[in-house]
Amino acid sequence: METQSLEGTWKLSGAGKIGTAQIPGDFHTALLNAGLIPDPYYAMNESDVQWVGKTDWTIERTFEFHRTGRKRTFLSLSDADTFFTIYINGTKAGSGENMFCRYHFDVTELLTDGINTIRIVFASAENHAVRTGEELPYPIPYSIYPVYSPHRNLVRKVQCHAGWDWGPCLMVSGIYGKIRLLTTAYGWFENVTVQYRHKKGSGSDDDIWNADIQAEYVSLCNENLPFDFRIDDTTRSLCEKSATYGIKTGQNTLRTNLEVCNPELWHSADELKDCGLTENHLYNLSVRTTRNQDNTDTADIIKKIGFRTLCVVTENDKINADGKEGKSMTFELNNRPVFAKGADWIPCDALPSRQTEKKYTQLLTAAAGVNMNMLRVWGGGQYEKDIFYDLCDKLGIMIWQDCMFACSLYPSTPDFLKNVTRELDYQIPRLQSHPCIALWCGNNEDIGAINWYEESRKNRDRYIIDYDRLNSGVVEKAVKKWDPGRSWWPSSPSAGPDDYSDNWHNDSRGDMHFWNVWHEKSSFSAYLSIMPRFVSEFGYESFPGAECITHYVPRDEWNMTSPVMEYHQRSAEGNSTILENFSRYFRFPDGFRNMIYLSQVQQALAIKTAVEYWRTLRPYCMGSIFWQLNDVWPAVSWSSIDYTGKWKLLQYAAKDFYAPVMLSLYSKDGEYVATVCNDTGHTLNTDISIHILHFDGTPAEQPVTLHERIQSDCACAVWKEKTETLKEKKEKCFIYAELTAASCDGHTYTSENTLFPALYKQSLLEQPQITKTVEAVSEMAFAVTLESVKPAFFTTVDCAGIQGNFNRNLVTLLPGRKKTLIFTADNKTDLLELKKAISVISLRDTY
Ligand code: BMA
Repeated sequence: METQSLEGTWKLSGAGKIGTAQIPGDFHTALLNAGLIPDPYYAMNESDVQWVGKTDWTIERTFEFHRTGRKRTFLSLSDADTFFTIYINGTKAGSGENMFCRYHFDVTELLTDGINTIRIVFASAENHAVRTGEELPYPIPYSIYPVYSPHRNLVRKVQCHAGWDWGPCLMVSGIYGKIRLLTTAYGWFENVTVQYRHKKGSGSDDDIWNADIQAEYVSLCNENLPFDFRIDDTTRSLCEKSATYGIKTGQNTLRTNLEVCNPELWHSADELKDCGLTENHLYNLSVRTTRNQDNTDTADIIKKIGFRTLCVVTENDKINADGKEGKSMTFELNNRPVFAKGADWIPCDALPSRQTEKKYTQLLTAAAGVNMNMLRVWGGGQYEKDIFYDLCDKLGIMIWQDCMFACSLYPSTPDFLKNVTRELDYQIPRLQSHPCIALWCGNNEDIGAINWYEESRKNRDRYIIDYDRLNSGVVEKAVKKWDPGRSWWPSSPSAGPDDYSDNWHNDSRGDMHFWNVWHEKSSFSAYLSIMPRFVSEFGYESFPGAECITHYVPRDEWNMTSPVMEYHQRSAEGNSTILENFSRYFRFPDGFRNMIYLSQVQQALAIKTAVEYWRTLRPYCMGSIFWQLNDVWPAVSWSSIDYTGKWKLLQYAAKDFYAPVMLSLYSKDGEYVATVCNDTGHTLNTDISIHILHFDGTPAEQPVTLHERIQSDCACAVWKEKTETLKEKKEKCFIYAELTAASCDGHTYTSENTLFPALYKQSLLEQPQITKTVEAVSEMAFAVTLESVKPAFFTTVDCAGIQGNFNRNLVTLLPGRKKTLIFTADNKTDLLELKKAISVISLRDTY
């Protein structure tokens, strides 16, 4: 197989404008680079560039091509967004209407020897959706956001391109994947999938893995062809097999089985850390044709694989206090139940050209770095790029993979279903071999959406049939066809397979999305009012860091209610919810920067409150995935990392509340409770101390010290105290708890926590008087040591203008106890420069 890339610079034209576009890439970025549109992320420019999505765009280039013998040439492209028609030397070569498909067009007869021209016309997906919407026999409703493109649910394109409650409406188009010519006389591999059967060897301790391999090979001829199948890890081959297959013209399915003995197992990020490892051991699975007489035309396919069993276990139970029958939801990795800890993932940029390897690496390393072991690829975004799954395989981040349908009803016409089938027949086998994928889920919130619209409430049967035709009839079927060994979950949230109940507000079965605190403005204590099994979404917004705000807000608009600040807030009443909760919990902050800080404290506190309580419910509750890890543009949102890559305080808080051993501290039903949550596989000997302290740091009561033995994989309450027995007035003291733990095989853990008996605004905090010293540890790492005269809460350090992150950065300071935070800059940084940039803030500084 010979490949010729057509990537690079193409001529771009549309709406009377002519420029160039880099392919792979999107046309908004091309126009921006050519100075033909303003930066859509700045101020309110997004509204000025809406015409781009309503325009048909054409790209064109020439290339040299030389015919070789009787071979055939195919034009292959993926991630072509969305409606395109290709012309080679003026003749139509093919067309597509789904950006999630990969296409191969036979262009042999259209190519000439020498210089050729290729032209691709992209018809506006927005116009197409509007036209389709006008022809619908009955309405198919979809959720609408402040800036949006209509009928997004009728086109197979990233749904959030059409705007969302955290993102702009940029109906991008372009080609984001590979575009190339493939020339062969024989054929190529479409994909290869692998299913494992794991058993213990008879009479020995050996771990035997049977890998059932299925390769799809497209052939141009009928022939008997030998194939080599092999699993190796670059240093040694674990298993190889050769076999000859009778191949027919067209698509052929080749099946074989390889047996592997004692491979290193694939682990989740937390297990890796516990073993002192940073990366998983992956193996290569390769299949190649061995055409001895003509070695120049071999075809092959190679995938990285990992050995593990991973599935979701659901069991009916009746644990619920109110007698409701419950259904558990527990991921089991290598037969061990795992508490899933993570966040929801949305595309890493609204402009596909900016979805760079660097960004994926930074975000995924940040996820694993704060003890996350799972991310949910949300259904309104995209089946992610290969690099995303490659990194998750390596880092041990388990993936909850939604299929790309969200917050809408969808058509079930034969054409639409055929289009979706085609997309899944490409996407599922593409991703199937990744060990990180834990579960396939049908969609995001589409069962719930049946209740959102008047039309579907009135005509429920019609829309349920549509839903079922798509979700069970097509999506589930495709998952079972290509990946029968993996868990299937019909929708998020849902009560699991074969359960069609509306799980919208059900905390006893399957997964739930818990939005009462944000969307319904309940107090943070509402997180403690439910007993969930698995929460796959819950979120709380904050403002991004000041540097990020500089990216989109002109200086004279640095005010919470300025038009630009409000424009980059897409959640209805979002800013007023943040401000209202300042007054609910805190003393109102002075000035803009304190508001940014306090909004991030508030967000961290909300999510911490939820996770720390839900982890105590283990094994009843087995997962917490907060909404959302990242941003697509600079905005106010639920993200824990802002658009510039800077960690918000929530990201730092996550490192503590997702720590494998965590001492939770909460107040509920008139009691203070301390619980040790141990997600490790070790039994721990713990030393715990609980202090009730005055705000000047002196003890208000004798500390309690405990020595508890805590079993592996469990949560265990170790201390309870009636709130009324507190000797000091609530507003005059706080509870500080700390834990050190050791396993008999030498693993050690620490955790600490702080709880306020009174509301923060009522508590009589003293001025902490924090001092800092900064020392260089290396050219890029710096130790910032903090000390305070009086207790300081939610203390954090900022290095304005210097990109990088801390190992921890949201701490309680107690008098006489220094804390050192390590800052690692992204680039070499001078100590003096860093010292100038550093500032420290704690809660008492905001008023
Ligand atoms: C959810 C998600 C998203 C949305 C988020 C915040 O339920 O599925 O659609 O962005 O809430 O409102």
